Amino acid sequence: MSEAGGGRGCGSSVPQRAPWSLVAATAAFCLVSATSVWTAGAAPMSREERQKLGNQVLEMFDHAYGNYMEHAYPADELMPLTCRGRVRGQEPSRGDVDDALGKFSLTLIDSLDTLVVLNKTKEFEDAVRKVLRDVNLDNDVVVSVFETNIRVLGGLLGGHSLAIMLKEKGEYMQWYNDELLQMAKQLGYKLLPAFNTTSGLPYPRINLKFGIRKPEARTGTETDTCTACAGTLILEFAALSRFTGATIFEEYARKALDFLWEKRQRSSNLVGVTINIHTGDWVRKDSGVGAGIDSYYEYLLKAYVLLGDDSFLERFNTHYDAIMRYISQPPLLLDVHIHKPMLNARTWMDALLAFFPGLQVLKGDIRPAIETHEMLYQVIKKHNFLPEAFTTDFRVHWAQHPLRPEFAESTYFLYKATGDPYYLEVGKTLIENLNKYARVPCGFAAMKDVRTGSHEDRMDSFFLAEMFKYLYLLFADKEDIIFDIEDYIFTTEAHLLPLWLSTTNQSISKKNTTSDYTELDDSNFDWTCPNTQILFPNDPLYAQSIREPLKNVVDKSCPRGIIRVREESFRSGAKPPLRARDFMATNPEHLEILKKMGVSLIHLKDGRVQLVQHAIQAASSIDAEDGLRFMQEMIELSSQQQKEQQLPPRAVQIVSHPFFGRVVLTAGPAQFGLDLSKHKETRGFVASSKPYNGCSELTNPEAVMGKIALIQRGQCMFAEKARNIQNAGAIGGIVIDDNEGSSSDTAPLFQMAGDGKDTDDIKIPMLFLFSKEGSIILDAIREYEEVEVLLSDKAKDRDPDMESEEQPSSENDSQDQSAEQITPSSQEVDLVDQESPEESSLNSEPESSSPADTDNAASVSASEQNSNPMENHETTSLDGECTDLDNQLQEQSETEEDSNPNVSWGKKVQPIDSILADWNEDIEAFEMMEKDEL
Ligand code: DMJ
Repeated sequence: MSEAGGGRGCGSSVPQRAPWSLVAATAAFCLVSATSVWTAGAAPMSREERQKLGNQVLEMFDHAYGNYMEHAYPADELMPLTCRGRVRGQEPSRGDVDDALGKFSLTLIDSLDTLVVLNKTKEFEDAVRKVLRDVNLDNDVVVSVFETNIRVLGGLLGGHSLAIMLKEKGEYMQWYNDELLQMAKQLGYKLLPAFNTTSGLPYPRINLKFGIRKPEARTGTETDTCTACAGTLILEFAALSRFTGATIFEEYARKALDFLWEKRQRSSNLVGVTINIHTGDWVRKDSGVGAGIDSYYEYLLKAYVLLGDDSFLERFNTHYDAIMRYISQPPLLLDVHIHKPMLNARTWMDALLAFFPGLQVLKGDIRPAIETHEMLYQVIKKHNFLPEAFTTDFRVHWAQHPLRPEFAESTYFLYKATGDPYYLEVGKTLIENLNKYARVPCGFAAMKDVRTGSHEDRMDSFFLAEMFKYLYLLFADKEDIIFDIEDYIFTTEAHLLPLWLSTTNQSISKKNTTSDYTELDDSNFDWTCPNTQILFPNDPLYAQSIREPLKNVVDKSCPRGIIRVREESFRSGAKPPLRARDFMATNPEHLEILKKMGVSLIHLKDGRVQLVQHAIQAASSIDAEDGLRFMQEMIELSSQQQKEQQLPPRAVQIVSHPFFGRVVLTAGPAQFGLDLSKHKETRGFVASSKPYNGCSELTNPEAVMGKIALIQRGQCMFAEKARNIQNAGAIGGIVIDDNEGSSSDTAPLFQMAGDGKDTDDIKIPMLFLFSKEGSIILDAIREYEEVEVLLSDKAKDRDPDMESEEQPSSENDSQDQSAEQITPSSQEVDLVDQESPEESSLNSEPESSSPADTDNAASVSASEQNSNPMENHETTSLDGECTDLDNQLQEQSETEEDSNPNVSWGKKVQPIDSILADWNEDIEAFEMMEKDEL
């Protein structure tokens, strides 16, 4: 960093300092100075209460860490429901998630510096000894380079950083001789072969023992990696280089970053989600700040803070500007296409983006940070946790929640920036929800489904590395921490690296960088680390005033209108003359409008109707555009309708001693029997039926009478089992999968269907459990004999009083039946491959068989039996308030058009081929969205 850099960033009032101290000082200024000016707003929290909450965090950490050490160590992770260690290869594979597990006691390493932050120095000393004694980094396991870097390399470096700090203080770690650093170096060298590509971008996976590409390595054939995977190495690798003097690590990480920077989409300055590591082509061209990209941006800014290298700040600011221009749609952050950044690529957001407000605080852009954080908090208040993905109208898109720390992280940084006690209350809610819904007797369990409150047998190491650190720091005063946290920077896994590294072995920093930055343009940095006196001009209610208009954004919003404004095809706010939700296949007027728009209706043999659009058959280009909008609406509505037709999962909650409702298992519903979503839950003790398959009259009716019968899957229809246990007097039934080892962690949940006959006679509730979840109940019976469970659609609040609750009555009901044996509950819209860029189609069949499906055609199937496909569809029937919003947005959009000659789509007609190109990109994005995994 040049001397001139001293005047940049937070102001020129800090001249003549060493670059690193300026960085540290400015970062600290941005983060802490506002706390002292706070005088009003949300009621302040007393020191006593903050201490109480801090102690609660300590107790929770002990529960998580203690159970890991007692029941799982030296395994990588704790399985908190079955109370054992997760050893890779011994459990059914969960796919990519398992690539974090390298048989290197992941949770212990990831927890090292948390122990010091939480003032558990003795335990830290003990943990370091265990790492040195037990951990082997040379296992024949294929691991993710990204995860190994942020969790293990980062964990070892964070541990080393605090070990030397403690040693210097003179009380603890006096025996320490850089052993963790030596391990980190060993691991660093193991990761280096991953960078052996022409681009310098690393392979996504590496075999710890055999490296890459050798046959025994079982990896090295991959072509793609995610942007975050390639762009989240610089902090750990540079720290390793600077700690050890071995420059190669920092050089490799810089080279990968340089390559990504060169490949950014030049007109939008955005990057895609995945990139080909050999050619550098973008494989996925959607761009957001969440999954797949998140920490790439984070590391650019933090690399500037840690290393004091202006080029990183310049890159970050260029990307940030693009993010704020295209992706930020306050309070939402929505993925867009890198080539067409005004076009949204998704209609949902993922939970990983919750880190972004925290990064915005570090950047100094507080307003949008407050807005997005508030929106996220409202989603959390609705579902207790942030679901892995949620739609722009705040419905759950992916219901899982693996106890991610990003929201706590942003809450901490916002509190540091604003001093607003509101954020302490937010933290308190997070603590309460964790204890109430995720705490189980043997640790904390991830949420399988935030809607039902069911658990997954999983406690990821990042929960200990990050969650407890941020929560503890949120409530801690300076004197509660045994070192100065402002001297360190948090990696993406919240590991601590000392800021003094910026002046150590600095000479390597400029080697091998392809970009040449001589002069910084200060005008880009108007919003970098602004003076908080300006941010909060004599107004302690600043943050509150930003949150206020968003107060009911989740409950009372119609954000679909917001999105529409962003979509190019809807820029003018124009709507098709016939809205998809109003369409009735039997209405001759509607058919006439369709015809004008070039949309024809084909009656399929199976009773459905198919809509096909031929733009060239439309009465005019305007009608053709209307037709495209109509078809687009129809696709969205059909997809939503299919999702809503699925029966959501149910919950089996173990309520007897010692579980007291703390263990909740995800269960599949039945298409017959008592519908638990409409009626009170059913509670009772469980008993195994004889015969266990329940396929004939029970021989032990006295044992199951008045109880919930356990039956094994197989050998007869589900409905037959239900009748047999009902006849024996059971009040409910749980079918347990006979497929040993099956689990809802690895297999999609399904609904138990009827037997094709009338099932109205079945009055009791029936639920399905995979074998692993079922064995949790069977094990409990073996251990405690009397096991009581609650069958419901959503777990009840758990507390020790559950013991004394009265057994609710089991009202009976019946439900429509289906002739199918098993119905997958995760049906998705099947999209047909586009054969040419001019053609797009949507059909509920795997392949389009329509003879009319030719060039320039788009088709969608809708059920004829329900000629208005969207009847009763809540999200598409806008109420008055929403219509107003739509109008407002339309007006706003029109005003924008008036003032901006480039945004005149509503007046000049967009060429039809460009509309079709947009349309195809939408379909592509839609397909991606359906396949996407975080
Ligand atoms: C952590 O491992 C890191 O924060 C990473 O950057 C992405 N998110 C997980 C936790 O959610």
